[in-house]
Amino acid sequence: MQALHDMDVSTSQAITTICPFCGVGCGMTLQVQQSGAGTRLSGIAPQLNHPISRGQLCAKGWSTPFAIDAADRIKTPLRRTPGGFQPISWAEALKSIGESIRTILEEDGPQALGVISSARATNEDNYAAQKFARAVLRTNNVDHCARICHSPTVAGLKQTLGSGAMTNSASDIEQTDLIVVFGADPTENHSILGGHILRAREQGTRLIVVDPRKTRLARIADLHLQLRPGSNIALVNALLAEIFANNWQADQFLDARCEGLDALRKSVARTDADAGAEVTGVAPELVRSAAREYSQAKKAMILYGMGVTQYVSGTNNVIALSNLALACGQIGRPGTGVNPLRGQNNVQGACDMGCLPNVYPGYQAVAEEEIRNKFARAWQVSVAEHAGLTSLGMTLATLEDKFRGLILFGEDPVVTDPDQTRERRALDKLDLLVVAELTMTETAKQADFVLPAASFAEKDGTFTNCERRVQRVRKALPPPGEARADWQWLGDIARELGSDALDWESAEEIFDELAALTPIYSGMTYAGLDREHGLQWPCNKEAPQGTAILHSDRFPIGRARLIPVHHVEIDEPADDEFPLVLTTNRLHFHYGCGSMSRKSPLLERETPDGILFINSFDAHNLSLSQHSPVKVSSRRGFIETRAIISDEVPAGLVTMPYHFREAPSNRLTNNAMDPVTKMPELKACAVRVEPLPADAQPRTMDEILADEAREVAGD
Ligand SMILES: Nc1nc2c(c(=O)[nH]1)N[C@H]1C(S)=C(S)[C@@H](COP(=O)(O)OP(=O)(O)OC[C@H]3O[C@@H](n4cnc5c(=O)[nH]c(N)nc54)[C@H](O)[C@@H]3O)O[C@H]1N2
Ligand SMILES: Nc1nc2c(c(=O)[nH]1)N[C@H]1C(S)=C(S)[C@@H](COP(=O)(O)OP(=O)(O)OC[C@H]3O[C@@H](n4cnc5c(=O)[nH]c(N)nc54)[C@H](O)[C@@H]3O)O[C@H]1N2
Ligand code: SF4
Ligand SMILES: [Mo]
Repeated sequence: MQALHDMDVSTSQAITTICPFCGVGCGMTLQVQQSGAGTRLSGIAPQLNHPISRGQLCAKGWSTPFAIDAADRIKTPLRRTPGGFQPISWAEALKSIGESIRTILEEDGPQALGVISSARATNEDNYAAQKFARAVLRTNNVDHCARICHSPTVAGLKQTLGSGAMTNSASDIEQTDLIVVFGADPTENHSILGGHILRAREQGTRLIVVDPRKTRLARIADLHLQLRPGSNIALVNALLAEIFANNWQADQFLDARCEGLDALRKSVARTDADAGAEVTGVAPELVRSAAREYSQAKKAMILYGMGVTQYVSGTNNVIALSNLALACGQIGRPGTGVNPLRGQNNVQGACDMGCLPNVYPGYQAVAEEEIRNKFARAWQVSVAEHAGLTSLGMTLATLEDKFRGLILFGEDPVVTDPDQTRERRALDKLDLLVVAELTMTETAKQADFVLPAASFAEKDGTFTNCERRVQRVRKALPPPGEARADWQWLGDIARELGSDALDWESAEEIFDELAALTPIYSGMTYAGLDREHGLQWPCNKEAPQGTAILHSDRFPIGRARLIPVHHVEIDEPADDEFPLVLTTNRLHFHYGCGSMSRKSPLLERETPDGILFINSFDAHNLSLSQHSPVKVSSRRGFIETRAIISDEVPAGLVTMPYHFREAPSNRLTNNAMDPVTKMPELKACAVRVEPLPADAQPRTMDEILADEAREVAGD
């Protein structure tokens, strides 16, 4: 009777919001049903009129309800005890966390503490996180996953163009004559944009793919430059050499808008397509054709991803791409540009909000006294003078006993940072680890306190997508149990420490504060964002409707800079002991650490939990057949999984996704870093693959660790 009664009075509502997975920022509506039994999520649908997704979602977007409605959502604060995690009240959690922070502050000062924020959470949460670090703890030790994603983009494009973001918009894909997909796999990872590329291709747009793997787009490209991993600069310099040798460069554009041409010309004159081939392995004819096509196209756009940034040469790789676009004048117009495909739903926003150790919101440098004074005045506190530690810097400082307390939300570094063994050791060593999460991740399992976080469906805010579009996210559901938005619990800890810096009543109040302090957001309000489908920054007095294409008339630094860069070898090439190179990439049906996408039984059944892709030549040499169990070892450890024989990867290269905690490829990856940004070389390390007995079941990482612990105990 009760249920019938509830049904009688139930009402349903569709709430407009944005997909919480990737940086495309597709529009979705959450269908909720209100009845006597409460409010529940009853369905999900794409927004029909959204400018990018136009009534579509990819498989991950459609699976959002599984992640939100997960049975194992964390509902109360938890404290780690020798007997396992125990639920505690918010008051107890805040008191203990506050005491721990105060002790560390007194004993070692603010440098021993830091915050890692989340590119999955809202701008408002991220603004709160960096303000908490800077105005409450008084440290610039604040970072997030952009460090291991597009930090080389932020640093590289800032130097060359003056702004480290996608220069053009998603809609340019359908307005261009030539698309260059460089070290990215958009049909898998930016699926709705991948669909736009496929459509453009059908309509005659030319396509060049630069990737060591035969990706889906590589198979249908006009040219596939299948370079050796880590040889991007050698390839781009060979392209530039051919362009200058044939006088294909854009003289007028170079003359009017760039500086540094002579030095660039001179530096690439040492190479050409033939010399480049020795490093890249790409046939010289292909390089000459690509150089001609790209420089001669009326409009050509570069879309690039992790195959560019995740190298020790990451920042220079980005500079190389910028050199190429500038030399050919393929920038500042529709259908052109240097376009980093930002990965996470709000990684652009987390960077914009200043969750980086060297910049305040809006990329305003910590190093500049005037900027420090601006924020000190606005926040009415004194602020730290020096840039802070990066995320991996905090890991290293912990191992050196210089860092003791970390507040982390919405990241799972045990699965997603390089060299898992070292990462676990560092987290274990912390005196205080607070993790706010939706569900128990591998990282949360190592925390002293786990806090229940509200998901995107349970809070208001904004996400900024890869084309700089700031879009509204709306509360559709009450958070489960006692979960709170990240800005709310951060505010609670601040109050516990005696600070009112995070005393906001609503997400909108935070947005108004951040817009006032962030010049590129200064023309935005919630009402303005609601009017259309968000606004693209910069949005200010000069551009009240936002900006679809950057650098049309001028660069923020005046003239763009051409900067010579040179090839560097990957840090760990193959050798006799570890004769194959491992690269890591993504699978369409899984996302990041898997903690959200793997809640969906529909996505789970698409792929086995852990895979090694290997070429038929190498498989034959190792006597492997399809799905053979294998052990994969690097200098840092080993994992067990199954082999998939595929000619997607060339001989000598093997690849693994990084989504699976059972067979975590980051047990193997190298932590060598780009000297500029500290980006680890996640895209190449040396490994050895060995067959396990044909009937063996590969052990999960937990099983391997348990076996090792038993061996140590002498069982
Ligand atoms: N399904 C799914 N989608 C996602 C994600 C996810 O986890 N799952 N994650 C999101 C995030 S955080 C991000 S950052 C984006 C990343 O999206 P992408 O940038 O597309 O990411 P990856 O698949 O890691 O790597 C891209 C390509 O780089 C190639 N590559 C490797 N080495 C080199 C090289 O030396 N040169 C060149 N030119 N290419 C190379 C690889 O073969 C691979 O095809 O995806 C986002 N979308
Ligand atoms: N080997 C290898 N490793 C890689 C990469 C690679 O290509 N190869 N790519 C790297 C890249 S590009 C990236 S971006 C990183 C990603 O690494 P992570 O950021 O660690 O990965 P995600 O899976 O996005 O983890 C996000 C977590 O946030 C939680 N979450 C979601 N929304 C919210 C929220 O609103 N509040 C809170 N508190 N939590 C929330 C989810 O439950 C999830 O557990 O991985 C990197 N690691
Ligand atoms: S393409 Fe990205 S934003 Fe769009 S539905 Fe898929 S995961 Fe969500
Ligand atoms: Mo990313």
